[in-house]
Amino acid sequence: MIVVGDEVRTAIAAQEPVVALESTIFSTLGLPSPANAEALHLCLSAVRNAGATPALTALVDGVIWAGVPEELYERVLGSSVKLAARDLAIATSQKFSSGATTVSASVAIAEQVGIEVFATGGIGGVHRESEITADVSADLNALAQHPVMAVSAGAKAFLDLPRTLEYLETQSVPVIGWQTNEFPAFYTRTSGLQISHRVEDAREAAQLHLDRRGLGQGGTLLVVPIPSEAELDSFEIDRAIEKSLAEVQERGLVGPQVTPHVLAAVEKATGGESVAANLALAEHNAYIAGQVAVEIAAR
Ligand code: PSU
Ligand code: MN
Repeated sequence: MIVVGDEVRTAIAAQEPVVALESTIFSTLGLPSPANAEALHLCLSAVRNAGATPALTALVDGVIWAGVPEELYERVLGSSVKLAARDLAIATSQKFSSGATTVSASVAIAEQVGIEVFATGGIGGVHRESEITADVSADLNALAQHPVMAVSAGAKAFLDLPRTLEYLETQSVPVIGWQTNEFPAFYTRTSGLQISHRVEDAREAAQLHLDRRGLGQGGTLLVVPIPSEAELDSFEIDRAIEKSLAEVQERGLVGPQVTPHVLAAVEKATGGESVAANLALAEHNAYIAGQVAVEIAAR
């Protein structure tokens, strides 16, 4: 069962702008404490500053929330259980104590309760060496399936970005640059990979979303480069990523363990710089998502 928080329910009923947020990024799996709590508050405020209502998704005591109430934030921040879309019914039927939602779970919840815009840091994607591991994030199919506009700083840089773009094309998910012609690489603004379509503002993004909805089609990925002042050095970040991926292999980590481990290892290798970058891009995405939600609600 999904419980919609009071404020979010009122906003949806009044057709006011709402932005869904995932919670893995705010859990122990996404960012180290206390940066996780800081990120949560920055993202919630950013959505509000844009004029929309934030709807944090997560599971607490067997209940899925769209709009977790403030008194339960600690439970989300402390969760170490990752819930992708396929895990939601397991977590409710078996009454998990807590669970952090990934992008796939979050957009599934968003559609179910009538939220059309979603913000995250970076989506999951096709992992490097996926030809061996077959590791492709469920996020990509979920974006195709649920008619939600997802705002992200591209896909995480340790993924295979060209294959991620190919997969999104196969799944019919439009990838739209926010004032850019390039697919951003999460910690850096550029990847060298061209994307064919861009929008200049929230109004254009909203129109695109509404037109897709009118065609009965699925979600759209709006990719927003990390703000310049927070961008990391691409050479350094590449080195940190190489090192972290080697560690993942050595330890034989697979499946959902991979992403949290790489995020933590990159943090160590960059002396915490990656965390500051992650915070900045997540907050920025939440703000842009808020603007898009406002434009959609205005139609
Ligand atoms: N973006 C971040 N931090 C994160 C994630 C994304 O800045 O922790 C999470 C998201 O919840 C995303 C998940 O859905 O990682 C992808 O995991 P996987 O690669 O196992 O599908
Ligand atoms: Mn995976």
